[in-house]
Parts: sequence; C-alpha cells; structure tokens
Amino acid sequence: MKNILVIGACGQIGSELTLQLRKDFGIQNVVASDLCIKAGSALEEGPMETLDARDRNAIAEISKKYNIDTIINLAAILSANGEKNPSLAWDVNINALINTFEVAREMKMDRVLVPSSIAAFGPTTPRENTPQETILEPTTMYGITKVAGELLGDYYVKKYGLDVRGLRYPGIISHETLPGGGTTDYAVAIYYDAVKFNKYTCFVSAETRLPMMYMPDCIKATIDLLKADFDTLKHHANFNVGAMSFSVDELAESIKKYQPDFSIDYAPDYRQAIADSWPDSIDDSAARAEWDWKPAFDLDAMTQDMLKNIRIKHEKGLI
Ligand code: NAD
Ligand code: AKB
Repeated sequence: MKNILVIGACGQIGSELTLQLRKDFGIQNVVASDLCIKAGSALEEGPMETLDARDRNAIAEISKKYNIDTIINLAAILSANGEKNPSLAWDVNINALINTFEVAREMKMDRVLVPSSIAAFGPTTPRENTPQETILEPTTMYGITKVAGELLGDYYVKKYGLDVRGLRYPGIISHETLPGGGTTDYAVAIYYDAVKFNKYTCFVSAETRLPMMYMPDCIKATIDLLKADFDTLKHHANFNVGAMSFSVDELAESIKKYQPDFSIDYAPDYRQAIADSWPDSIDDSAARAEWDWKPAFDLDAMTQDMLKNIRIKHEKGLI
C-alpha cells in the first residue's frame, strides 16, 4: 500500500478522508480524483485528476500514471438523489465499481476499499441491533446497488484473490463538505440551520431514529479497516459499523442544551419512507472483533463540535 487513488474525493467523506490519508501515507502518494475538481479545493495540495469512474480506461490510465496499488472508490449517487434518477444510481454505483475491481484485478493491486451503507438493509431486516448477517432486501435503488456492491466485492475476493474491503456506514455527520443527496442529510442540515436561523424544518418526523456517526469516527473506521491485516478478516466487503443512534427529537434536544431557544418543526417528504425502511441501530461486533473498531463520539460530544465549527464558518461569512 504505497500509492492510493481516491475516486469521488470531492464529496462529503472524500474531501476529509483524502487529507487524512495524505497525512498518513504522504501528500504525493494519495491521488484525489472526481468528476469535476473544484478550484481552490484543499485537495490541490497534492495530485488531482478529473475522472469519470464509469470510464474503465480512464481509471486504468490514472492508475498506471501514478503506479497506484490501492483504490478507495467513494463515487456514488446517494439514496434521495438515487430515487430521483435510479438509472444514474445504477450506472455510477455499479458500473464504476466493477470498473474499479477490474482495473485493480488486472493491475494486481494490493487492495480496494469501497463503502457500503445501512441502505443495504430494508423493511424486512430486524430493526434493532441489526446483525452482521441478516436479510438484505432494500427498497431503494441506492440500497440495491449497495447489496450488489457488497456481493461483487466478496466475489472478487473469492474468485480472484483481490483484497476488497468495505463498511456499511451509517449516516455520516460533518461540517467541512455538505452531504451529497442522501436521506440522513437532515442530521447535518439541522446544525447549519440552527446556527444560521435558530430553527429547522425537518423532512422526516420527530420519532425517526437512525444509526449515525461523526466524521472523525468515519475517517478512523475507514483507515483502520484499510490498514487491517487481511488474515484477521473473516468478513470483507460488508462490515457493520455503529457509533450512535438517535431520533430527530433527541438530536434537537441535544442542540437545545447548547442553544436553548433553538426550535424545530416537521414537514416529512418522500425521504420519510426511505428512513423508515432502515434500521434503528447496528450490531458491529464483527468489526470490533476483527479489526478492533471502537467509536469515540457520542451525540452531545458531536453536537458541541458541530456547533463550534459551524459558528466559526458563519462568523467568517462562509455560510
Ligand atoms: P458524496 O455524494 O458526498 O460524494 C460522492 C462523490 O462522487 C462526489 O464528489 C461526486 O462528484 C463523485 N462522483 C459521482 N459520480 C462520479 C463518477 N461517475 N466518477 C467519479 N466521481 C463521481 O458521497 P459521500 O457521502 O462522500 O459518500 C462516499 C461513499 O460513502 C459512497 O459510497 C456512499 O454510498 C457511502 N456512504 C456515505 C454515507 C454518508 O452519510 N455520507 C453513508 C453511508 C455510505
Ligand atoms: C444516505 O442517506 O443515502 C446516506 C447513507 C446512509 O447511505 N447518508
């Protein structure tokens, strides 16, 4: 693992993960790539390439140019946007993924990491403490692509000996880059609107409870799994990872501890049905046993850090 290509590096997770990878592996050894590169991005400190990952030759060319031995593929169309354009979600989430696996296989790369999601679960999955091995019958196109992606990853491990790793992230909450059109986006938007307007209208109901994770834990989980010894892994492309679970009501109460006159109201839309199809909480004992996963942030610790950082952005006129 010397030279890493991050695909989808400009998104919510990639924009922070890439910078941390460069701290760990060296700035010149981590290539950031995305469909369109934003001028002035912090990622410009190191190598950057425009890449549409649906183009297999383009992945191969960049991989050869930088002698890539590890790919992290974060390119995706998330759940809410995926319901607006299911064929695009399939195209990006599956075709770009199999391109990545094929290039990695042909070039005999060390490993590929690709995230899955709690969206791989569906209404028939046990909701509480959802097990590692369970029913996978999602009802969104995004979830269908995540199940297929997990199965493809495990297939490449078994058939070709390619080292593929993946985690079922819960909703990821962060303050650097806005989320890219998912159902859990409310858990980020609430903090921005709390700082800007002292109130928020939520697109899912007060009782909606989902598994969530703060970005520092997401980065840690991803890099810990990336670095784990292959021989200790019994699972490959589908690790459950949990950190916290809360309802929107509990999230609002957490904000009120630090901003007492904050208020919230509710206007559920099509994303309510998506949220209702996902688990309440996750059993991540396989990740804890196989690569020592342990989250650091709980709801109130996250709330304090989110409010602090978003207030700084607001004071600087950035939001
Ligand atoms: P995001 O939407 O913020 O970023 C995805 C990036 O992929 C964007 O920068 C986009 O421009 C890029 N992209 C889209 N199509 C592309 C293509 N054809 N070629 C190259 N790049 C392309 O997503 P994210 O939240 O950073 O998610 C990263 C991964 O983590 C995805 O696999 C997602 O399913 C998974 N995940 C995210 C969350 C979350 O809450 N953020 C939760 C569970 C799983
Ligand atoms: C979404 O809401 O689509 C993502 C996810 C949980 O995969 N944040």
